[in-house]
Amino acid sequence: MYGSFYRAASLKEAVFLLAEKTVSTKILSGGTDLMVRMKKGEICPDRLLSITRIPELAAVRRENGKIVFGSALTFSAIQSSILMNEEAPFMIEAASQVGSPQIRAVGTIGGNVVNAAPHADTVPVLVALDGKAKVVSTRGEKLIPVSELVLGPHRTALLADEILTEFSFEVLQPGTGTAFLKLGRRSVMVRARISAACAVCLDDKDIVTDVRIAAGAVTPKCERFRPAEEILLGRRMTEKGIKEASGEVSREMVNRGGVRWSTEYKAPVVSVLVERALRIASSRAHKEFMR
Ligand SMILES: Cc1cc2nc3c(=O)[nH]c(=O)nc-3n(C[C@@H](O)[C@@H](O)[C@H](O)COP(=O)(O)OP(=O)(O)OC[C@H]3O[C@@H](n4cnc5c(N)ncnc54)[C@H](O)[C@@H]3O)c2cc1C
Repeated sequence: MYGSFYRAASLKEAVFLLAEKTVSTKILSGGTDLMVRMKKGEICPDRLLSITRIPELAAVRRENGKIVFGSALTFSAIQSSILMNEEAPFMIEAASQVGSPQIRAVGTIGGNVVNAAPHADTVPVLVALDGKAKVVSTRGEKLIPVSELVLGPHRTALLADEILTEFSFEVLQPGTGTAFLKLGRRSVMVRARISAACAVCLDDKDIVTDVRIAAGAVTPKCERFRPAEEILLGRRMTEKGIKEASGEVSREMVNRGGVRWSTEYKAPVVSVLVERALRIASSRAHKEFMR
């Protein structure tokens, strides 16, 4: 299945081992995707490189108006992060709905993004946050927006010798409400057929001062739905506006991905899911405003 196993004690060591050209090395984090693929025989690297003992890859911190968090943070750790609860509660909603408690205990956000499954629950949230990924190799480090890192289903811009070390996002405006909703074939242990991640900031007159809309498993690449956001931005938040913006998401989904066998189902349903997420985020924005 694989030749050798190595557990890196530091980022420097991991980067050095990944740069070795004579052996094919695959990063192992929680293994919830990788081990499944290896068992199926889809990949068999010479060496597995575990990154779960590198302390900085599992930390969350506030830094110069940003929240920065390690790629090896498990879904369970995200669920219990006070900082994440304060600044991006929809990330906690997304993490809480991944798989089962066993999967959440070992599966990581970095693995979720690098595996780049269309149903990956944390990707729409990171995209709505305009999240950036820090990528490190022996050549240096770079910051890539998550919307550009994930190129499409199971494809990323990451090179074989690169490690995704952390994510960051600018703290949302005070008074922002967020919501993540996921729709699947069952109510638990379910991969998203469609998901929606929305953030809404309202002023004291209900005028939308910031809005972000992203959806999972509906377009080849996860990006914010800017034309739909523009329908709401700078205007009073109303039911009519929410419906117009959600309808625009549905139209844009078809424009981006074309008509597929699933379009008949997904086009109306993504509109309803975004509508609900916008409504929840708006009502939470009100509560945030009153705090
Ligand atoms: C039963 C089950 C249910 C699931 N349910 C859901 C669900 O509801 N929602 C959902 O979104 N996902 C779900 N998943 C998938 C989810 O568990 C994974 O996507 C997980 O997040 C991957 O993280 P990991 O740490 O296990 O990654 P691994 O499996 O260790 O790695 C995945 C890939 O990412 C690479 N990688 C990992 N970390 C890094 C890094 N820091 N830098 C560079 N490359 C890296 C690995 O080399 C590998 O190619 C489910 C999986 C299972 C088995």
